[in-house]
Amino acid sequence: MERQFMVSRVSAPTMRQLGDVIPLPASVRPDASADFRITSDVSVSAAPAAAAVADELAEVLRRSTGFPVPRGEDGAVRLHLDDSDEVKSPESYRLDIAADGVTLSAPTQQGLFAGLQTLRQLLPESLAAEVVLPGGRIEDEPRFAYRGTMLDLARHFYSPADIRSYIDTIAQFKINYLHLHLTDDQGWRLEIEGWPRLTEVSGGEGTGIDGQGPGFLTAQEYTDLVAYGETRFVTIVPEIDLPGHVNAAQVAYPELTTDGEPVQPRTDAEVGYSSLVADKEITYTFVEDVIRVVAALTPGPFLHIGGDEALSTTAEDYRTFMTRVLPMAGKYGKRAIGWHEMAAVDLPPTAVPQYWRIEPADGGVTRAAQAGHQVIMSPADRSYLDMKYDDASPLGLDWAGLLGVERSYDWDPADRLPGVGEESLLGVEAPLWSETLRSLADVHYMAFPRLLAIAEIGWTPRADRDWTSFRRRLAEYGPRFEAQGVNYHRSPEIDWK
Ligand code: TNX
Repeated sequence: MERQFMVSRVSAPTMRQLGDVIPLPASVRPDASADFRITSDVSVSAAPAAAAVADELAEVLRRSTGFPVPRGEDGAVRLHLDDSDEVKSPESYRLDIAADGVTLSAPTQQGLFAGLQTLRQLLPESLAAEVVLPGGRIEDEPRFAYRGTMLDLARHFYSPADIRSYIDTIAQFKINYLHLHLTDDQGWRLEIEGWPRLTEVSGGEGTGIDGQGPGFLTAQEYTDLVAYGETRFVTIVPEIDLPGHVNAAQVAYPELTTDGEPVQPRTDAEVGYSSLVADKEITYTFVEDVIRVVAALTPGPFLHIGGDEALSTTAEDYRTFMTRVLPMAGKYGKRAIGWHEMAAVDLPPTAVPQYWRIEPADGGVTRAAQAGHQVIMSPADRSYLDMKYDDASPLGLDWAGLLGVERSYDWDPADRLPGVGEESLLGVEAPLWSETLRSLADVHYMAFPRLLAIAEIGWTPRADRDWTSFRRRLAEYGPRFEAQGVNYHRSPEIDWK
């Protein structure tokens, strides 16, 4: 549908189709007779419990229309909290667009927030001459409860301001968990009460890859970030990587090494050379202190204990260590997540293995799923945002192969491992490791647009997913990313607007 307007001040108006949203909603019923033309007297009404989402919606409307958009009684845009239907997902919502106005209803504020993200995508991202919303009804809820991404703060530190900005961007695509990889061989990025040298030494100058740095989150900064995430319904999952990937901890506290001798700081990208010592008591004093402190700072349900690539820990020591450490998460009120290597041991019932392998071998995850464990799917060849897009990618690694946009979209987490189907999946996560990254702009370049593919895999009913449709819808996000200052990769796979 082409329309001509003679306006130079602002972008030419184009009305979007009701389903032109990422992730694609579960049910979209357009009604061409019910388009809503937004006029200068538009206001937003909402019950007090929905005030935060209502304020944000008013701001989004102001940005695209330039109208004052006050809050008022009986506005043309209405928010309803309706918790009468208890079977609905807390993230579900219904969006009705009719000729006389818009109604967004949901059982929770979280659902209203999800609906707001949909509505925002149906509006122009910046000031437009005339704004018309496409008529009809969207009824929506997520396929999986966990739709995550991970940021590696250990190899390169990102400031709280960068992380907040990243939360704002990912929340638009209904990503609801941000996993922070806080510790590794190079650096330790979260202040731990009682163990000050972790951050004084290993959060200091020169502790990033190739000697970048410094950086760490104070306990207060972390708390503030968690609270910020809550306002965007993004839950922080902190990771303390154990028993491997611990050189930074051992640099700070040599008593954590086998012989108690100091070790050298490392800022190269090797993995698998460091390990906590399974038969030293100080190991468990340290780990329990850290888990207790991190659990106390984290209101969310999960604590990630790492467990990956412990290549210099014997299988027996790994088992001894994990068997003792995994229950500590539960002791301090958290569900443990761990990279799938941890599935080699008998897990506490609520523990969640996160599968990252590229080969079909399952690392014990099938057995864990059959024992009733929920699993997070993050296969590196499909979901690792640190893989290069193609041979020309200036950033990224390629050990799991090249990962173009179609390849990151065209797979399904329920097909990945036999015996780990839909009902075994807590959800999907796209990790982003930082070895080759130096800034938030680099993070954007790797995450966008591929994170949108993972977001759609996590949210949209499987049967409704389709690459041709996704590719067409994604093309619209070029100008939207530009308007938001998001440094996305203009992949040649997409006919970007
Ligand atoms: C493997 S996969 C790692 C990380 C690296 C990453 C680089 C996994 C759980 N661990 O230590 O940063 O590869 O892609």
